[in-house]
Amino acid sequence: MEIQMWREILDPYYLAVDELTVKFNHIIREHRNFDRYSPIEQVIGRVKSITSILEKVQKKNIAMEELEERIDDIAGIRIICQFVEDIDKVVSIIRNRKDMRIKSEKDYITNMKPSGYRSYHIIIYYEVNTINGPKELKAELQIRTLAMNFWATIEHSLQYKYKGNMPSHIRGRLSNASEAIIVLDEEMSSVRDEIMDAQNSFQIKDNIVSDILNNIQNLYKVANKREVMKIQDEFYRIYSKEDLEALAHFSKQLDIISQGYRAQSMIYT
Ligand code: 0O2
Repeated sequence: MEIQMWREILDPYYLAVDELTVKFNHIIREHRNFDRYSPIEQVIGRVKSITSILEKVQKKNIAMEELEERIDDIAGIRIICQFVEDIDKVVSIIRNRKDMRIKSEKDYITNMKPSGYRSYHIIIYYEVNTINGPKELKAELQIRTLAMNFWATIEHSLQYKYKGNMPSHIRGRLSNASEAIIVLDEEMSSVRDEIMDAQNSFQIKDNIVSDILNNIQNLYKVANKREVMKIQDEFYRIYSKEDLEALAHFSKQLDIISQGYRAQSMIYT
């Protein structure tokens, strides 16, 4: 196939990967902006390389003209979660979306593959708009924990290295590692509430501090410099006490002061 043909085929998939990556990253941002724990930790997108497509075409005896119909993962999005429990949440977020339609689902977490591979797969139909008009294509979403992803990444590299002839002692080691990953995920789930609490308070503190800094920056434009310096010193004093409640209280007071200045400036203009 000519290079230009590949470009025509793959271009819409690049667009889909870009859009989907932005959308899933936005889910993380929305949760964090509202001081809520995000079930998604990280999003990685890729378009399958031409070499991998050709390998699949050969392996599955696919004719070039049925390539898009028979290969579901030309566009792939990996959604990484911290805890196994988060995977169900992500799946239900995807099922409720109006901009993607589910074609099929595979639960390799309940039904682990013989290799030890665990992940939740969803194939979606997704519409992109190109200069030639709208095009509905398929994308594969792989949802898994950080630990599952660690295992799958290592195993994938070894699969590539040994090309289907992995020595049995390495296969055995990977199988042991896969069991260890199950135990690790279970252990992390047992301290999930503790970890979530710690991360939530960090996020809340981060949001409060950024509100305060925004307010102080705006005050520099409208208020007396000495007064703003005093506010700034007070912020440093409260911040160093590591007291979240005091910081939240200070932020509210600063909001009131800022609103006062905004009202004043509206009267004058
Ligand atoms: P790559 O290089 O990651 O793209 P399909 O092969 O997709 O037509 P299948 O086999 O029914 O059909 O799909 P399945 O089992 O859902 O696997 C799709 C993808 O899941 C694979 O894509 C891998 O990315 C991943 N996967 C599945 N099984 C394993 C495994 O045992 N180990 C690892 N590390 N990953 C796995 P590709 O195209 O095979 O590979």
